[in-house]
Amino acid sequence: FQFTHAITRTPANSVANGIRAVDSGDPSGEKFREEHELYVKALQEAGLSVDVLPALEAFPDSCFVEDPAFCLPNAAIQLRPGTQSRLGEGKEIRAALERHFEKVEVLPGNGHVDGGDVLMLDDTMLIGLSARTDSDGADAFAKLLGDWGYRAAVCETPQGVLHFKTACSTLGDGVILATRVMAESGFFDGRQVVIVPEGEDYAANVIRVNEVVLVPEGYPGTLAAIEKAGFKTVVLPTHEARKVDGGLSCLSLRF
Ligand code: CIR
Repeated sequence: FQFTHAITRTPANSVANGIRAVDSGDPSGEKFREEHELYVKALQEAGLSVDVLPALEAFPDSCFVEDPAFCLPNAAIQLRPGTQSRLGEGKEIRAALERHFEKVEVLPGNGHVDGGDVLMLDDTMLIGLSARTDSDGADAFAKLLGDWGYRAAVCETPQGVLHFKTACSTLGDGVILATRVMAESGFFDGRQVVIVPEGEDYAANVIRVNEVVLVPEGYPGTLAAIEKAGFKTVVLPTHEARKVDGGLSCLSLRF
């Protein structure tokens, strides 16, 4: 969780057409950009040098840069997001990856993986099968990680959860934050899990960045639980991202 860099992308006005499971109104590009600026500032204050890529109007969901790529300390993987309107985002982010990494591999084969389905634990990468990540993609991804010396395991994202990481996060120091459903899934047995209080499932998606945990605004129970577990927090508004099922982790690649 020690990072020096992040890649982000400015939300486009077309984010108003972003994909969502339940419609609670369109996000506004303008308001989203204000929230995004605070997000970038928080990453910088945590010590990161942040690339802010230009908005891509042709890809409404492209500010969620976590999905078309995956970054390790010494290499990056260009992914194939598993929904038609986002498939081209992998190519769009490649140049930014190449600026930072000598080794940039394309996910082998024809399967699909969204980066939001990959959770990095201290010792293992968990790849969640979902409506976006299929078994061809997950197996190819796990094999590539294995070839590079990482432990990887493929598991099922619980029903009704968009991405594996929509419902859980690593807080660092061996501690996981998860919704109750995720905590009871068995994936984290033997590990310390902080469970988000009822009604606050959205807040299970947080990010640990160096010394702090970034937490979405409006979830006091989760904030208190994270602080009680001993972590320093920074609260950020994510009201626009939430309208299109996006959270804090989705908005950056950190390495
Ligand atoms: C989508 O459905 O793809 C976007 N509206 C939200 C992506 C959120 N990304 C993530 O959870 N990693």
